[in-house]
Amino acid sequence: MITTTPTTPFEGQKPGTSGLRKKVRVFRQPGYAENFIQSVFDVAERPDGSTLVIGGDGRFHNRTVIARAIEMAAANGYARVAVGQGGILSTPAASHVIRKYGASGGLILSASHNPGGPDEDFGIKYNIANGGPAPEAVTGAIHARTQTIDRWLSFEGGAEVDLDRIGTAQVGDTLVEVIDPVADYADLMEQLFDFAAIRAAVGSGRLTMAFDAMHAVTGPYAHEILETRLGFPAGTVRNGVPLEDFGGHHPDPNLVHARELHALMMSAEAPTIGAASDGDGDRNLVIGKGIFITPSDSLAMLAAHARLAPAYAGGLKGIARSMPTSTAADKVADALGIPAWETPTGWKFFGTLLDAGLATICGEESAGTGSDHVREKDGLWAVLLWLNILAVTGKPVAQIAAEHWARFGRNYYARHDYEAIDTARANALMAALEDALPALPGRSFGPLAVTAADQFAYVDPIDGSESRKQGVRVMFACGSRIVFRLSGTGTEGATLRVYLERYEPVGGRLDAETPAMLADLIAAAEAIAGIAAHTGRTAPDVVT
Ligand code: VG1
Ligand code: CO
Repeated sequence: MITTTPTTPFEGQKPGTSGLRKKVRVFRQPGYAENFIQSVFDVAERPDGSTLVIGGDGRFHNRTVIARAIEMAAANGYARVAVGQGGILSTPAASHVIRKYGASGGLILSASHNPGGPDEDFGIKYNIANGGPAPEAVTGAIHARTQTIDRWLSFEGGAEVDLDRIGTAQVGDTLVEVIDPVADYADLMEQLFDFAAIRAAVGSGRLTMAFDAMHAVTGPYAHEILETRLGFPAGTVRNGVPLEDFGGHHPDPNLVHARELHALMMSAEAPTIGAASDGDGDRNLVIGKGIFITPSDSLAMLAAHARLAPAYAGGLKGIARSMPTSTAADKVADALGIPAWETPTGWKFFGTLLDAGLATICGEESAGTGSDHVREKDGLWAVLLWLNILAVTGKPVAQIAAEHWARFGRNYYARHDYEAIDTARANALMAALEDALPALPGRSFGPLAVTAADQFAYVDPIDGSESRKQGVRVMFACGSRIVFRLSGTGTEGATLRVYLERYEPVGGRLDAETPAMLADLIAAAEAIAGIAAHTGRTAPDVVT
């Protein structure tokens, strides 16, 4: 029976960079998740007979919301719901399942790299029929709907679906299918990459690896793909059992939160490659023996070698990167004679380029890389492309990097995050920065002369949609750049991100230490934005 529950709007249900993210205690308020999900169903394009995909990263509160989402989908007239066994689907796997099943969309329950548990974070994201995150027009409509919503619909019985058993169940007129969360995705990876070459390199002992799943969603995917299908020995996948609280850690694959992996990779016992993935499996960290590869460099190096993988043997159509991502990938695009696209932060901006066949590979400085095989960034995909390249070339990661920089020059790069700052102070900093922009060109900070300064605005080349205020950019005569923006994924106060980039051309200092190379830029960032004065912080919380 369909039940109509009256409700009133909650403030602040505005999706950020990647869905609605709040503390679990916020999501636990009666009607909170229901209001948001009903708003999605009220505005989403979903013709009669539509399928909805549901899956999450296994964090605390996942199952509760999934049970309710199934009841609500049934009451809202979906013909079919496909849900990952145990409520699990990594974000890239969900994207693939949406596409493969011809679904009209999907709900992904995750707060990605944010910590999980009763006192930590939860999130809901809606993806559209192309498998990608809803674009701003859709998230805007969802938000508008959350402000007027007055009822939500549910069909009693969703909670009786056994999420742990693969099979089908009927909830009202809706067929609920509990599907294997790994199989479809693993099969797709096997089509894209040269598994035979990787298996041979692994079997001969030439290619070794350590993969840290961070007790997050990629554990089962990595076990199946890396150990079972590619033959890496048992134990290659560490922290491979998904936990509701990720073992108390941040499932954020960076040098701070994947410290142990980094220490291993810098030691004498290091395998050929070390990798990690985040809460929902869409990010990747890649560390070669003795060398960390920045995500921006990884994007460029993967693009430069992509032809070695069967799926990309015919070449790339274009490379897209988010604005704060270093310009290393642009140089590869240039050399390949293909377009380089620059979009605002967030994977949703790559969707139209991928759908139109204008880009094949995309990436963000925040450890996201992916291709047109799905419409999300894809952590294991990036790791597999690296493995494919290492297996076919037989070169160590350090050599691939050295050769890349010798050919294209090197973009020294770092991101400084100031977390949980008072929101009013963060907004004041950005407002002051914006006011200062017109007067910046012509000024110098130490050896750095400003040539241009603006707020990044983007017009989507396919659908013409405009996105303003996507980050403040300060450009210098030497080609260096600083970008300032506020995070759209945090759940506590505001997070200021400062992105620092310095280019060294071919023949320049290509093997220096990053902090030394960026010291002038770090000082300039402080002088330009007054970070200490505004926030009271004298050093970033996280440097990646
Ligand atoms: C961050 C990253 C951005 C990424 C987004 C979602 O956003 O900077 O590049 O797309 O997280 O990633 P923000 O607004 O906090 O800077 V995930 O893996 O958390 O879904
Ligand atoms: Co993620």
